[in-house]
Amino acid sequence: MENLESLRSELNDAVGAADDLAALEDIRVSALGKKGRITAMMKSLGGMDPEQRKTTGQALNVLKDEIALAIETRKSALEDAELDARLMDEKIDVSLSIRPESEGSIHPISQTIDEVVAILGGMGMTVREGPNIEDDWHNFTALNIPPDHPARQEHDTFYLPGSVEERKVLRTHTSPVQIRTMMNSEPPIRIIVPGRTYRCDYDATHSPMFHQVEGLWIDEDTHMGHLKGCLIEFCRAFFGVEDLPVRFRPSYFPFTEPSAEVDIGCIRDGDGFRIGRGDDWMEILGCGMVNPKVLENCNIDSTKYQGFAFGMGIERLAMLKYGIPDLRTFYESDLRWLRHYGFSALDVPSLVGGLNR
Ligand code: 2U9
Repeated sequence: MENLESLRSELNDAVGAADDLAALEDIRVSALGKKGRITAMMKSLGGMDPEQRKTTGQALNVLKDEIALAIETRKSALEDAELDARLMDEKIDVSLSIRPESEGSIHPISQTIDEVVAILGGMGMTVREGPNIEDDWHNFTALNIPPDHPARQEHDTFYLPGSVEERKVLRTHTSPVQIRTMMNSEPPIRIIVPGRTYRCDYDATHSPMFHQVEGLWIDEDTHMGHLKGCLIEFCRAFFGVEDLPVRFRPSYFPFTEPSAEVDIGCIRDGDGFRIGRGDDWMEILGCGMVNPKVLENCNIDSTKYQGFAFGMGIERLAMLKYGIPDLRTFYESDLRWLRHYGFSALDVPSLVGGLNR
């Protein structure tokens, strides 16, 4: 049997001197492992007389616990030191400017949606999405669009095969998402709905698939002043012109009453234009107070709640803001075009950073 005192001090010294986890594990195995020195001494207790077995056994147990504790304590000190070293080594300087990313870029449609969402999100609206294949009720009837409305005609709208009563339709606007939201939740409702929409149209300014963002705000006492404040602020933030002239022109939509079209001030010279100044106007979006019939169609009490809604074409906004002359180029997947008009993936639109970098 080894001398316990000298073993204790030898092991404690070794534990204290171990400068990595592997060395510490070697010490643990050599002392407490199956063939370790303390384990071997425990095994030899069987050959002792009862009195000696009792005192030596107790002393061995104390030594075993002491060494196990010393190993654990040293282990966590080494782990802490290792973590500190890694943190020092891997620290990042958050004040460094971002590395330019040359591979890939954000399509102007995605960028424009992100910008619209950043502005309206800042006013408390949240994004909702819904199906692209809709039924007649959600796309037309609930929105107070009459059976003989031109939008319902076959040559304006993509219908899926089926009987006239039951056939599905590729949504002609994102409004059915607002209908679904109103059917499934209680006011207040403050939502932005970006997404793809479909109409039978194809020329330099129309595409059979295009993108819209619509908005819906419903609460008690919501009025035309809220609509105007929201949209004037939106136009100024989107085009980055603080005193941008904004005009509301009376219009008609079945789903809003009263309805208006919104124009912004611009100057035209020849084929070109410049937004922000001048004595001419450029149509930018449509809006109105939600028709009470639409609220009632969705089981919302129109004597208690009112709301405003608006809609805009994303491609049109992008063309005006970024000077993209031809709508068809959006969908051609031409990498040269994307390199020219695309945006850095790291340049996420936000009101804090400014939308027009
Ligand atoms: C609900 C109630 C009302 C959405 C609205 C417009 C006016 C509008 C066009 C802009 C250009 C479509 O892309 S575009 O051709 N939209 O003028 N949209 S109000 O009104 C709603 C929507 C949903 C429940």
